[in-house]
Amino acid sequence: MKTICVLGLGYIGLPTASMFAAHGWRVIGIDINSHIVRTLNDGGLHIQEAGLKALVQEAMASGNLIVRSAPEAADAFIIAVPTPIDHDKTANMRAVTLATESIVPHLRPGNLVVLESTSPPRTTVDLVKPILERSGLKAGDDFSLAYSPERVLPGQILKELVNNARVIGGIDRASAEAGRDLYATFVRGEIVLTDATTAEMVKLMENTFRDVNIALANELARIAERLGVNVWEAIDIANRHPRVNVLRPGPGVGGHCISVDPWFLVEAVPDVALLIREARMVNDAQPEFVVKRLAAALGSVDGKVLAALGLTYKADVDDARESPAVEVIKHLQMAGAQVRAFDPYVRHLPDLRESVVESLEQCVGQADGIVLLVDHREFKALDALHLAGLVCRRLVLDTRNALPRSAWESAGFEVLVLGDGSRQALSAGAPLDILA
Ligand code: SAJ
Repeated sequence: MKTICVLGLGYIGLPTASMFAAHGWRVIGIDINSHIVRTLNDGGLHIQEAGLKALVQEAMASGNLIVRSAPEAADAFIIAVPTPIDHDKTANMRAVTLATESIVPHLRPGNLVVLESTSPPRTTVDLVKPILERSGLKAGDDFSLAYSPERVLPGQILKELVNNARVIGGIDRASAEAGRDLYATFVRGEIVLTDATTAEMVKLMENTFRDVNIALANELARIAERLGVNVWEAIDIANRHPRVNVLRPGPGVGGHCISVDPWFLVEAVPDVALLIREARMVNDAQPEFVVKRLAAALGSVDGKVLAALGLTYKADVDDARESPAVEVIKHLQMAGAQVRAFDPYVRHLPDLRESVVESLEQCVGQADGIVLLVDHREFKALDALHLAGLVCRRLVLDTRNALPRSAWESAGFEVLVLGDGSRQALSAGAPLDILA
């Protein structure tokens, strides 16, 4: 039985470790956070993801997965630690550096080391390789080294971990092949081999592609509002073109991936990555756009009581990292609003301690307006009539185009939808009433 050490037991490391354990490997899961180690060893789980609890518990019960706080000798090492950005928008590689250093004393000839963390181009060859070679062993000659990015979608991690195509970039051909042999244990998608730096670039390109396209959707929403057009209807029609797929506008782009990764390309080649930088700026400015829209509807948000529905960065997950919903709330507070926020998946948020309430009723009671920030399943199914009896003023801004408009209107709500300029233009008397 072969052993893998997985360093970092977050959204990627833990599912990956459990998956290898479920396929017959002996896996040592490592995390430097003692709370995570304790929680897992006590049978708990520190993150929410469909199907993960059962997989982890089974892996631990079988004895194949053990959780520790420091690495041990193994056949393969997988690094899956966070790579956030600092305030100056440059990559913080501290966790990767520390994790790599912790492997050095345990590295043996014949080992394979794989970096999975999303990283700036050339990290594998310029940062990880020199650290590992402090062991006295030479990458390529004595041990294999590869970069293989995770590409799974939060909310569908277990399915995508198995079925997505997997790219493995080796520092040489043998390293890529060693990586392929490892992941072939459970990956059913195509496994594509390349060099390490190309694999790093592939990962960054994918998330940048999505970020730039969401920025386009957000800019189109702003344009539509100015022109008195409903962007949602326009997108729906445009997307019937066989080569067009405009994404969905919203309150901004969050999460630890798409709002972060494009900066790694900007940092690497700032004088060239101009469109990529601009797209980031458009998406980062979207929360302020939401606040302006609310201020216009209410006259001003100063002194108003506002109910914010949703805190996470997207629907049906418990992750509030880099969440645009949180940004909207902070901007509203800075503008003088009193905000109460409710999210069925997030009960505490250190950043917004005072504002997060425990029930929907506490959130919307006596509110001067509601703003829907996350299209959680639970929010789409809300009973508008019930809420109508609780609020002070029946006004809702839907930033995700997720609420059933007619049900809310029948309950007496004025329903504003981000990107829908058609109603304002009509009420302003613009000659756009051709369908009326
Ligand atoms: N969003 C929009 N409009 C859209 C789609 C998304 O505003 O049309 C927003 C979401 O609300 C959210 C953000 O973008 O705030 C990102 O959400 P997402 O679902 O697009 O992506 P993530 O961050 O959950 O996962 C992405 C995925 N990358 C791509 O789809 C190219 C995933 O495959 C990656 O593995 C993951 O990043 C990662 O870890 O890098």
